[in-house]
Amino acid sequence: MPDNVDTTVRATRVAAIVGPYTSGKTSLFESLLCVSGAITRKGAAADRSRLGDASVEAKSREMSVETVAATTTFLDDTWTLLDCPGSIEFLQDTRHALMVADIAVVVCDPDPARAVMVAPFLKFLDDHGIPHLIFINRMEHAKASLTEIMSALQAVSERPLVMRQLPIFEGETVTGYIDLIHERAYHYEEGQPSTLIRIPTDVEADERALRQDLLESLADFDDSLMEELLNDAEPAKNDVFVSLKRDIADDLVVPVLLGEAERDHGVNRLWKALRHDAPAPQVTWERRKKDTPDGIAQVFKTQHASHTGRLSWVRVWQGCLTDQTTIVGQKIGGLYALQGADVTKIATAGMGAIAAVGRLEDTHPGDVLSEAGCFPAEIWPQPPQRLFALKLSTIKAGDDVKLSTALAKLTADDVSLHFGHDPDTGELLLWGMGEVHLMVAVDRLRNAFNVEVKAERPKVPFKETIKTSVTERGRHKRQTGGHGQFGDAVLEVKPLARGEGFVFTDRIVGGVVPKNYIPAVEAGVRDSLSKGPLGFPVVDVGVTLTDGSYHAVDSSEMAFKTAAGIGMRAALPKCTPTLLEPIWAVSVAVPSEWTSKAQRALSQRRAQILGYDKRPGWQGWDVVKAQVPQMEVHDLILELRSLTMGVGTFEWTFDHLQELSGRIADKAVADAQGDAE
Ligand SMILES: Nc1nc2c(ncn2[C@@H]2O[C@H](COP(=O)(O)OP(=O)(O)O)[C@@H](O)[C@H]2O)c(=O)[nH]1
Ligand SMILES: [Mg+2]
Repeated sequence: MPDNVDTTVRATRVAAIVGPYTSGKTSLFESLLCVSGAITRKGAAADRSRLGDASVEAKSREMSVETVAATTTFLDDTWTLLDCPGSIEFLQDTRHALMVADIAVVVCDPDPARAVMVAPFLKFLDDHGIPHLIFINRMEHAKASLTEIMSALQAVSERPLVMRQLPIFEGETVTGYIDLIHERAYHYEEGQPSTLIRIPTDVEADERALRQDLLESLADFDDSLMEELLNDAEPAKNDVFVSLKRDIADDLVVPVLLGEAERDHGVNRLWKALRHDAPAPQVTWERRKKDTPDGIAQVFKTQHASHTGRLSWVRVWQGCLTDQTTIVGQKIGGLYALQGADVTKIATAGMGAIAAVGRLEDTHPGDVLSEAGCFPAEIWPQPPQRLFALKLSTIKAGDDVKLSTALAKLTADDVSLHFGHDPDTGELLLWGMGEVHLMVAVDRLRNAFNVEVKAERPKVPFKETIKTSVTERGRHKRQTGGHGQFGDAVLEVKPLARGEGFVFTDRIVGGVVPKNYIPAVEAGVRDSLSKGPLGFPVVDVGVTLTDGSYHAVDSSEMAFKTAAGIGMRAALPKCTPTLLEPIWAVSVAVPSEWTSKAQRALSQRRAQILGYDKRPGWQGWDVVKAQVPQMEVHDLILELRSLTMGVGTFEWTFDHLQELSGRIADKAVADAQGDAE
């Protein structure tokens, strides 16, 4: 693509605002909208009147739980800004938004200790080659020097960071900045654009040194710039801009800007950086289409809204989308513009625009819409493994069907949510990324679907086994008028090795139990294993039918099945029943400064720690491998996050069943018996 492509095509560009929770994304979103005139006055964070806090759930929890869009113009360019959730639990929406953005603005705090919170965002952006810049917010409240902040941020970025601006301090406060490419100094003015001032003499030397750093970083990817620097020539300003723009588009360098969103400081500068350096949608589409089917627009979010029905949020990649556009032989069911919580009907959405399309029932984030149909993207961020579950039950009788319908809709719109019945306990489980994630879903069930549910800790799917063998006769004989019932089976019950399950052997000789009754004996045995003497499914048991007898008239399949059950119920309690608890293989990933804390937390959860290693692809992170009782994994993610500023996580898989005795086992058995009564 030629460098000047966006000067000829005035298509809508999209900037996604991302970064950790409370870094100031929504404040920056409002400030960008206000400075560019889309809103006349900023809402207050305190009363949740900001455009970015559109949803009921966002308002009540004082955090963004889903992406909010708003469109504005800055110097004749149309922009749609996406205010994306920052909480780790809601990142799936953010990942989807980033996949369709031309550029991302990563907002962060001026605090080296919190730089690690930016790591998950930078990693995703670098993995997908998405152009981005960093905006250090609250610069006026920085507790560390810019050098310390930059080096902490660099430690979590695979790409080199380049400082675009140098702050000007008067005492403790930042009163303006120097632009390192223009080499101009600006003084912040309250409620007005900054004014041009002379570069203060005491920072001139710093300015020259940082500018040189910036040029050298760019020269690493630009031979002619390198040659100029080696010859001590002053590169032409335009060459520097062209170089910077190209490097950003290719995700080779990441410029760092500074400001204070609450006071609109640095926001005009950010707008200009976006205007000059954000790739045009045509450039983004060139990059995207390598792994995206051809089409008009790509879905990146779906949403159930009570007044409009289902909406599919799309970005227009080619041509334009109109309310007359045909998709799979059908006219689309309405086209809408999105502005905060407002959804307004429109006739067309041009190249690059973000719009919502009504009544497409079967779209998923990543799908590309074309006249021929709706096709999934080849590469699209898959939801991470679910980490936290709660058992749901309806409060009002008869709401069960309503609940499943609502959950189907909720989980279609949020692919990191999942629901289903646990095969072992039969409980209805809602799975997601964390407690807040699930509680927001519970709120939505109430607010959007009018279903009240109770959410509780799920049961652990304990099993039981036996440790000793016994032989027991099960005899069933009944004479009630007419012809009676008779079955008689001698069963040898013995423990099997862990994981062998259930093995039934027939060792009848001489037809003492006729062949046709033997499957009935096996069925009777199997039934008895569904709930053993401790109250749980019995596993790893071998049962051999060794002897028995029958009656020519009174014997039947039913009678032998009953006899087997009687035999098993007599046998199992004598075989030293033992509780088995499920153990998961867990890989905990944390920044290495917290590795030992994570190990300690695991040990306190009865884990067997197998060791730790570097986390592949993650600089400065470790992975601790451990075997952890499933019971202890339930709220592990909550503890990991609180230990690691929210970034720690884990992967899991079921590993094996392990004997459990003592106080915890006694309680599990007592609970199961309590439930049965
Ligand atoms: N002092 C100061 N406070 C800010 C600034 N930006 C945001 N805040 C405050 O920090 C809190 C979190 O900001 P918010 O924009 O909601 O963060 P988000 O979670 O990233 O969207 C709010 O109370 C804001 O008023 C800033 O530049 N300076
Ligand atoms: Mg926010």
